[in-house]
Amino acid sequence: LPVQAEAMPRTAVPPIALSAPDDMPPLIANVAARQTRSLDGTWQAMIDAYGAGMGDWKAAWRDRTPERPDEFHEYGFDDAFTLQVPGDFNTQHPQLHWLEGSVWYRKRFDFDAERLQRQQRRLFVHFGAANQRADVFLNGEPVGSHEGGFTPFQLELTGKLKQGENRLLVHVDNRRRRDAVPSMGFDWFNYGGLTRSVRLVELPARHVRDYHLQLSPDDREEVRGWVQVAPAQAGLPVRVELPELGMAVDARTDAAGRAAIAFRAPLQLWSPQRPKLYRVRVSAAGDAVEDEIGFRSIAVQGERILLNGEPVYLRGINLHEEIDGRRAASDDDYRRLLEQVRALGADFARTGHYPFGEEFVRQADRMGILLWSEIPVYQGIDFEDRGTQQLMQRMLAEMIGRDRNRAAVVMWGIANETAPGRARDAVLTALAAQARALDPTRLVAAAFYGPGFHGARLQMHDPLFPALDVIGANIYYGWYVPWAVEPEEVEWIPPGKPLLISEFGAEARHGHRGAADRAGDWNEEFQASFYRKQFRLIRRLGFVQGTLPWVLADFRSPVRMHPYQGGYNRKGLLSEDGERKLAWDVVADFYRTVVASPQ
Ligand code: GCB
Repeated sequence: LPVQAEAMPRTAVPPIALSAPDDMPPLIANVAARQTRSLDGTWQAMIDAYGAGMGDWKAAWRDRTPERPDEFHEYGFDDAFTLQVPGDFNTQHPQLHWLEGSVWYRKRFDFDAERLQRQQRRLFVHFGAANQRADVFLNGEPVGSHEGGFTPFQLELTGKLKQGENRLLVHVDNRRRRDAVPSMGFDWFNYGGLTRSVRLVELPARHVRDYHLQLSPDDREEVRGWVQVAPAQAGLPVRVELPELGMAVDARTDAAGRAAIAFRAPLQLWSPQRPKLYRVRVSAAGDAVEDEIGFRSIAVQGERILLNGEPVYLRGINLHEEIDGRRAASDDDYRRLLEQVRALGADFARTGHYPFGEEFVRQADRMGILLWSEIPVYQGIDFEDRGTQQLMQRMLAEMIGRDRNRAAVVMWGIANETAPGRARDAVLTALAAQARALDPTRLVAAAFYGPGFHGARLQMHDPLFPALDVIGANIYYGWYVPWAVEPEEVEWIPPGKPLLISEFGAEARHGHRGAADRAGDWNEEFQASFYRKQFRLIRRLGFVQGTLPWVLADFRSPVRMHPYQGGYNRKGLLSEDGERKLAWDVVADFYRTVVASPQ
């Protein structure tokens, strides 16, 4: 079997038609369960604030060592300056704190390239995420590039490895750009670097690349999906097993290397109360991979959201992937964040405003916490730019590709607070269609600026609504926007689809106490009374299917410059150190008392 290395297309060129997002090699599903070698730990590093190492002038990517006495290169690595992977670079060295620029990472590893070739196996380097752009080089040769700071990517190293020592070099650039996603302005810290795990993944020449196995949306006793074998070949036998149920299902690939799977099984459905996961084994072409998959259905009916056929009220919370003043990265970081979600009495979380690490989602699967996972299509995106459009499509495909077997994820978010317009409407409508095509088993959502008051009336309109299953309203009445009337007098016209209050919050500095009617005092009493007033409104709105306070914990944001903020968005129910503010109990009480639906 000829082993052909896959090239990862660069994102900036050339523009593609909006309807053809999948010209890239599909992600290797469930990498952690594969034969891997972790490259996490200490990497040599080099700061390149002007990004000079990328071109031919300084050419740091060549990673050369002088060979003659008169030769020198204006770059180099040693063990004195290093970075830990996974982790953001900004918080690892004081001189990197405010860097929005380039950092080079280097890792040397030994590899038996002859064995790989002899056994006709393939090697990939897989990055959990690199913010924002990454250029990867092996032994001084370019391997590929990737853009987008929160989704995984892999590059094939087969045929490029040396026997013995290999040097992997990664240029990571976190400069904000107008045509990037997110764009120039966003309300969180722009943590750069190799923020998630890096692994070498070894696979047989032909292998199970990906699979999608979920409960059928129309039949709660049927599992549907597919298994993708790469490289594609027709007629290959594929098997899916659920040992606990004594089940084994056989199928064959089509010309695209894909085998359709459908079988009936007496499944115990996954739910927050009982997050049942089944061990699933997928095998084909002599390759096999094991996963833990939960089966549940999520659907909408009129204004309601149905989980396993039953209406649910989603007790939610927004959170950022941040802990201890840095980008959260470890399994333990994720566990701590999810335990806080649970302590609040929430069973639903929105990973604002980007996909978190895969292990976060897997822990949510095990703990029974529902997730709304979104791509960072945030205020200020350049929807006209073809490269930006392509980037959004790629991110959506990477987010869905990674997590579409996770029962915890119930909705894909395609945007937050984007302003209607011809290009935006067209692009986001196409993204919604793309999300459905990639995963017909989940809901598609977006969060919008909350409606403005017309007297006592609130009504939302957006040309994007027809493309969505769930609408999110970010309301800041009493903070950014004044209340026009008392909550009891508000007349909110239902949008005719499930509505979530996807954000609401106000700022307070933990430990600062004061008068409940003084917003500009940044005190905890004000924040608590803000929430009480929101709940007076929300309890009256029977069509609201769930609430997501903004936000679980104070998080770093350079746009928060007031002395009381000190570089943090202070809308947390917790301080950045995890201390509870008064508002915590107000939300926790609401979640204890709100029954299925507040109607
Ligand atoms: C929003 C944004 C969120 C901000 C929040 C705020 O509407 O979606 O990213 O952090 O408001 O605190 O202003």
